[in-house]
Formats: sequence, C-alpha cells, structure tokens
Amino acid sequence: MRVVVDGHACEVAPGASVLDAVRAAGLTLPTLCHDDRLRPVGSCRTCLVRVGGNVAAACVTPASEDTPVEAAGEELDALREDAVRLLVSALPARALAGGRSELAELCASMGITPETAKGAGGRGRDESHPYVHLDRDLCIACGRCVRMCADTQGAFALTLVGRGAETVVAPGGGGSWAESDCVSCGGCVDTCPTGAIHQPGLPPGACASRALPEAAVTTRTTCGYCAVGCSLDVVAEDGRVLAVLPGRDGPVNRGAACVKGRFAHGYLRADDRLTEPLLRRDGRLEPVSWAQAIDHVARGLNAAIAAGGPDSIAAISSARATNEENYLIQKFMRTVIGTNNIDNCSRLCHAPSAAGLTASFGLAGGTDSFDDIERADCLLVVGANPVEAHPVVGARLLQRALNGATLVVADPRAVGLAGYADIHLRPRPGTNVALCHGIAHVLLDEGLVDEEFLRERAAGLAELTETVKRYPPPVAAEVTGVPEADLVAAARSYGRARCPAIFYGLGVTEHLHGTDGVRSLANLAILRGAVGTSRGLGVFPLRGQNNVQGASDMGALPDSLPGYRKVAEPEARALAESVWGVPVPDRAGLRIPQMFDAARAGRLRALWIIGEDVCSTDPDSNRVAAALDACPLVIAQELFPSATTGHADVVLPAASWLEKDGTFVNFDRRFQRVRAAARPPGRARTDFEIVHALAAALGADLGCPTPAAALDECARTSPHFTGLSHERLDREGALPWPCPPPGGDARGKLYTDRFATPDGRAHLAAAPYLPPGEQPDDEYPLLLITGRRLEHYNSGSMTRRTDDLRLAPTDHLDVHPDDAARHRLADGRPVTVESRRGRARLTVRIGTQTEPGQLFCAIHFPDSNVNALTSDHADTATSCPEYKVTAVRISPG
Ligand SMILES: Nc1nc2c(c(=O)[nH]1)N[C@H]1C(S)=C(S)[C@@H](COP(=O)(O)OP(=O)(O)OC[C@H]3O[C@@H](n4cnc5c(=O)[nH]c(N)nc54)[C@H](O)[C@@H]3O)O[C@H]1N2
Ligand SMILES: Nc1nc2c(c(=O)[nH]1)N[C@H]1C(S)=C(S)[C@@H](COP(=O)(O)OP(=O)(O)OC[C@H]3O[C@@H](n4cnc5c(=O)[nH]c(N)nc54)[C@H](O)[C@@H]3O)O[C@H]1N2
Ligand SMILES: [Mo]
Repeated sequence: MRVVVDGHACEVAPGASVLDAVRAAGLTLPTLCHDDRLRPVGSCRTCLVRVGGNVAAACVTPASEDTPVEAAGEELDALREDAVRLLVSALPARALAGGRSELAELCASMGITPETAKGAGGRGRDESHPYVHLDRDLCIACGRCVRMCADTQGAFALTLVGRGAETVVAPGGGGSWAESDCVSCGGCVDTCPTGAIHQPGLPPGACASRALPEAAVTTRTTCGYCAVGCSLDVVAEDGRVLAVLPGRDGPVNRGAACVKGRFAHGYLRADDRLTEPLLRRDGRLEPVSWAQAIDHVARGLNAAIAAGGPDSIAAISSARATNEENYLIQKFMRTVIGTNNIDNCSRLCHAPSAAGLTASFGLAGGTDSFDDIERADCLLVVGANPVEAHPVVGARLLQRALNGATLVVADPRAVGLAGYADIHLRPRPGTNVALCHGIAHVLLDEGLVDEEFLRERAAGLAELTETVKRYPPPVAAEVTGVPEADLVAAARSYGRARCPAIFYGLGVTEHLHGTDGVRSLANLAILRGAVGTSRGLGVFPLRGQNNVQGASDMGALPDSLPGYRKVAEPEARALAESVWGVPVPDRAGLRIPQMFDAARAGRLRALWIIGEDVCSTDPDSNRVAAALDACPLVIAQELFPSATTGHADVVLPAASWLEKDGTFVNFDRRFQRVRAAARPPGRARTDFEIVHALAAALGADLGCPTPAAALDECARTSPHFTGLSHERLDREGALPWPCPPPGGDARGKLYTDRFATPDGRAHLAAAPYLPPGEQPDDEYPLLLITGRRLEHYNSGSMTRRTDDLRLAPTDHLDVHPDDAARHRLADGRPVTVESRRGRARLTVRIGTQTEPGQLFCAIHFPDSNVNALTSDHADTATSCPEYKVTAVRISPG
C-alpha cells in the first residue's frame, strides 16, 4: 500500500498504522505507550500527527492510500511536546534525574528539562517481590506492562487502578506484588518506559536496558535451564553477571523469558559454590590441587581397567553441558577407556521420545518448527505443563488459544493451560495409550482420517485398526476415567482441525509404557496426515533440560554414536573410527539404571557422574546411594555440594552454562550458540577442560582443542550435522538438524518428501494398552504424581541458591480436600508420605488441582526425599523411570 507522508510516498503493508507509515518514510515519532510487540492503545498522545487534516495518534490510526499524513512541522512538534510535558509535570523530579529511561531520553530529545518534573509523589513503592519493584510515583499509566502481562505472557497479573491523573499500575487482586499472579517473567520490567517498574539493584527511573554501567559487556547466549532455547543477552562487569535481558531477536523467545532465565543467576556466586577439587580422605572431602585430583582419578581408572576391563567403568554425561562437552565425553569413553558405558539424563526423561519418534517417523526429535505455531488451529497438549516447565512456549500456546485455536489438554491435574482448555481430559496416570487409542477409534470410526496420506505415506493401518477396535469410547472412558463425551469431543477437535499440533511431555514418557505412549500419540498425527504435510504441525516433544536433545544427538548414549548411528552397526562404527582413528567397541553399553545394578553387584569399579544429582533425581534413591557406596571410585563433576557429591570419592568443580562456550540443541532441534559471559569462580573449570585434562593424564590426546573444533569434528561423524560450525552459527543464528552444508536445506519441518524410516513411511503402532507398574492398594491407597513447579529447576541446586527461594520457599504435597479430610491433614502442616521403598516429608497444600485419590509433588527440594518413594519400574523399551505413578500412603506429621 502506498501512503503519502509529508508529501513523500512510501510503501507499507496492508493493515499498517500511520506510525508504521511515518517510520517507513524515515521519520521518528515520539511514543510512550507504544511497544511494537503490543497492541496499540493511543493513550499517551505523544505520537500526534495530522491525518487528512485532523490531529490523531499515529499508533492507533490505520494508514490509508487516500489520506495523506503530516508528521513534521513546528505545530505538530509543539503538540507532541505539550503532551509529554503534561505527563512529566505530574512526576516527581527523580523521574528524569538519572536520565536513563525511555522517558528521560525522549525528554532530552525534546529539550524538556528535569525541572519540569514537579509532581509531589507520595504514592509509595511496592518492593515485596524479589525481582520486580514498583515506584508508583513514576507510573504514567501507559498500560504497556498490563498489555505485556496479558497479551504476551497471559498471566493477567496487572491492572490499572484509580482515575484520571491518579491512575497507576497495580497487581490484580489488591494485595502486594509478591502475592499477585505475577509469574516473574520480567516482561513488565522490559517494557516500562519510565522505570516505575524496575529491577532491584537498578535505580527507580532507570530501564534495565539503559541503566547498566558503561563498562559492562553484553554477551549473547542461550539459556541453560530448560530446552525452550531462549536467546539471552547477559550483561556482566568484570566477569560478574549484573543482568540478563531476553533477546528481542531470539528465534524462539522473541524477547520473552521466564523467571529462571531472566532472573535466577544468583547461584553463580553462591557461598557454597564448588571452587576447588575435593578428594575423600578418611571419610571427609578435602581440597586438593587439580593435579592431585586428576592424578587420583587417572590412577583409579587404570586400576579399574586392570581389574575389570574397560566395561567396569561407566560415565553419566550431562544434559546440562554443551554439545561439545558431551561429544568429547562420549569420545573419551569410547576411544580412551574403550567402553560404550555412557548415558545421559535423557534416560530419565525423553528416552521414550527418541525411541518412539524414531520408530514412528525415523528421527529422534520433534517433527516440526515452533516458528510455524501461528498456523495451528488445534493444540493437543498431553502430559505437559508448559506454563510452568516451558514458560515461553506455554505463553505462546496460551496466546494461540486465546486467539482462536482450539485447546485440548490431557493431564490428570488442573494446572496451567488446563484452565483455558476447551476440553480438559483428566486421564488416570498411566493410561495414555488407552486414551490415544480411544481417540484413534473415533477418528477412524467417523472418517476423520487422511485416506490418501495413509495409503501413500503410512504403514500399519490394518494392525492399528484391529487394535483400536478394542477401544471404543465407552471402553477407553472406563480405562482412563475420562468421560466418554469429552473423549469424543477431543477426537473431533483434533480430527476436524485444519492444522492440528501435538505437544507432549513427561506425563507421556515417564511410564512403564512410555514409548508406547509416544507412539500412540504419534498415531493420531499419522491418521490425520498432520505430519510431514502442510496439514498439521506433527508432534513436539517438550524436551526438558537445556541440552538433553543435544546430549543424545552427540552420542552420549550406550547404543548410539553421534547422530544416533548404532554402535552395533559396522558402517556406523567405521565412520566414527575413520574420524577418531581408533576402534569403537561394538557392544551396547550400560544404561543408567544398569550402571547402578552393576555397581551393586560389584561389577562396576568406577563411575564418573557429570552434572546429574543421581542421589536426588534418579528413582528409588536409597538404592542409588547404595550403588554409589558399592562402587570403588565415584567421581562427581558438579557446581555445588549435592546428595551425590556426598557419596563421591572425588569432586571436580565445574563451570556452569553462563561460564562456557559451545552450543545447545533445543526442543525443536535447533543448534544455538552458548557463550561465556562470566568467569568460573575459583579454580572451577569447564567440563570440556576437565575431560581433556583427564585424557591427557591417561596419555591420550582427544584432539578438538576448542569447542569450535569439537563441533567441526562432530560434523564429520554424522550426515545430520555436516553443515554445522560455530562460525556458521555465529553468522546465521540458530540452525536445526539435519543440517546439510551451506546451500543445502536445513529445515525445521521434517519429512515433507519422505519419512526417515527404512521404507520411507510413517509407522502406525498397534501395541495395546497395558496398566502401569504400580497400582494403589489397601496398604498404599493413593497415587503420587511427581513433576515440576515454575520457580525451581529439577534438583533445585541452582534455583534454590537464588531469590527464587523467596518466591517458592518450600516443597508442597498437593492434596485434594476429600483426601485431606480422610487423612486428617491440615493445610500448611507437615505430612509424611510413604511408599514400599521409602519415606518423604513435605508440607500439605490442600486444593482441587489434583483429583481425589491422587497427590502431586515436585522434585526440587532433595531434602524432602521424594525419590526415596519412586520405584524402579521403568519403560519397557528404554528404561525411563515410571516417575508419574507411585502408590503411597500419607499421615500427618
Ligand atoms: N520450572 C521448571 N521447568 C522445567 C524443569 C523444572 O524442573 N522446573 N525441568 C525441565 C525438564 S528436565 C523437563 S523433562 C521438563 C518437563 O516438563 P513437563 O513434562 O511439562 O513436566 P512435568 O511436571 O514433570 O509433567 C507434566 C505433566 O504430566 C502430567 N501427567 C502425569 N501423569 C500423566 C499421565 O499418565 N497422562 C497425562 N496425560 N499426563 C500425566 C502431570 O500432571 C504434569 O502436569 O521441564 C523442564 N522445565
Ligand atoms: N520423582 C521424579 N524424579 C525425576 C523427575 C520427575 O518428574 N519425578 N524428572 C526426571 C527428569 S525429566 C530429569 S531431566 C532429571 C533431572 O535430574 P538432574 O540431572 O539430576 O537435575 P539438574 O538439577 O538438572 O542437574 C543436575 C546437576 O547438574 C549440575 N550442573 C548444572 N550445570 C552443570 C554443568 O554445566 N556442568 C556440570 N558438571 N554440572 C552442572 C547442577 O548443579 C545439578 O546438581 O530428574 C528426573 N527425576
Ligand atoms: Mo528432564
């Protein structure tokens, strides 16, 4: 569309505002209530222009071909200046004193001096929240924070109160900010133009992006908490982090962040951070030099090899560490030690996704790019709570739902997105396969399937049809506890959508039949032809840790080399051997639970645990501790003392994600750069440096002197990664795998031509529903679900060492009021939870998020001992623990 601005024609997109047109003409207009990320409201009157002769706010006026715009000129300048003067005159002097806010800059550009600010103030502050402070006197009621909170985050925690000049932002509900529904994403802090809402540590009247010291250095990196893969700009001075700002151009987060990525970096300088190697002597861990520690480990490993061979050594690599570190660790185990005993935390998490998605589609990752989410008109979210566990994705999904997409949530608990769902299915934990088969039954029965796709591109329809005959809605309803009508309605929503998308999490994978759960969910996408086509967005596993996808991609798995090439296959080994120059052992190694079995049986002589607190987070933790105690040499590579370091013989202090260089792979298979923004404390070293040091002590040279060199080498070990390098990622930003060389097509959306299975087809899976490993009975009558809460992360080792602890100070057991009454539990009081294996202590929280007979707690406070309860039942295909189903009993005290 052509719009004339001050006599010059300029080109803008249809639907553009006059503000867009003025900017397209190369002019700037002052704006205060406007933020490009938000819907415009035109309340501050600082962007006044003439449109067809009439004065109008440019941000809310649609541009038109027929109506010329006047933007320049003394009269308009004066009008705009008056609007700003009027706003400023009501503010106290400190509003402009620092000169480091959007408002202060605007005033300076207009020649409005600080003396203009003559307001009396006195409206007070709210400093109840650890990360977000409010100085009410500086609020100009522009409403940006309110819109940010509602329209991008979907938290609806803020509102404007008062009338006229007295209008001011306030947390909804009338209480303090800390008591409000604020999810601490920092969106309001980022958009506030006056610094009324500001970050503690920065002066009121200062915007974080403007108020940081001149000497501060900003480093672009990728968040190291969950696998969303938010781009963050980390501002540090003298190697210490001052602030973390979400990258507006971040490919996944687009300027958003969550409480952890945005604010929870205080752990970096926690008093008890490990800063030097420790060696156990006479039962106590004592500081030693790196040389002593590495020498001790090297001699221990040599002794283990001498006594039990290479397979008596095992390593757990870290899904928190970079790709390059994981690559190097698996290379060390395979080439220096000579064993495939290497695994990573994916075992506890999304191993069933890797297995299930590979079997159904061919590759061990999500099928599509999250960039396409705006196209989805039906979201099926199964066993995932992204509002808390992947908040930036959760917020985007919620906005899609608020903007018209149908939302179907399958989760036993009423949390997060379930509150906004068109249909909320509450299956009994462990019954997903029956639920999916019930839905598939309806799809087939009602002809809501893509016949042509099934004929041309899928396999296994006859077998699946036979299986799902046994799951008509009444049967599926009986097994799952989901009302028949809801199940049918969910099937019709998914079946009739133009572009449906499936998101799922641990509520699908962490079960006795987790891989079947993944596959029965994938069936739905195949039946609809909603994968590998423009008619759907396939299946997104909401993978967990920052680099759990990458750790597996890099081959930190007992049966797979980099790129999921199987150690058992001669061609796969031959390729790795040609790059590494040494033979690769051909027998699959031990999975994590098998490592513990071997240790308890006296067959494991050394276990190297890198960045996983196995004694807190692996199931049946009393037996895990027994395994470590039975193993002659346990090395724990950690940031902090933990339950696991308590059983270690050597503790090596590691650098964290803010202190190192490399890449992570996020939940939709994107490689993104990680860059050091801070210095590791004391003598802590990166995992990369530690592996090299250990290899050198054993007389080996792993090559790959730098992380960049490690990724270059990795690119030669698998066709999935040939086009990847730090240099290219630095230039082009995020890149998904499979990633061919530059010029090739690195696409987020997979399988548009063919599936990556041997026959090129998508494979339907016909396994029947089988019950969970553990069921409530008379002795243990309640079913405990375990999972996550927003403020803390996994073992909590990092978030408990930040002010997140003020937001969520304790661990709760969610109990339905009926169960609380039956078991004489009072809200806020201690409760003992017992299973067949152990005992945990938590604090009761009575509410209706859980169904009667079901309990929920998180895993973030190891002292509560939650994993003493969980069992060693595990996914029959991948050994992923059945964390979501534990039979327990409860008693007060
Ligand atoms: N704040 C925060 N974010 C995190 C983490 C964290 O610790 N804290 N951890 C990260 C990691 S490692 C991971 S893997 C992800 C996990 O992210 P999610 O998978 O979203 O997390 P969970 O809370 O473990 O489980 C998801 C949901 O599954 C439901 N569920 C349990 N059993 C069943 C079932 O049988 N069927 C269905 N349909 N649902 C069921 C639970 O009620 C729960 O709401 O989060 C990542 N992000
Ligand atoms: N009951 C129950 N248990 C569960 C789950 C559940 O839902 N229920 N979920 C499971 C899942 S999905 C997961 S992923 C696991 C997570 O379990 P863990 O992997 O044990 O938990 P994290 O807290 O993510 O990180 C482990 C350790 O790594 C350290 N660390 C962080 N960054 C680095 C680094 O760069 N280098 C090194 N060397 N160390 C680092 C941290 O200090 C922390 O102690 O828990 C599992 N346990
Ligand atoms: Mo996880």
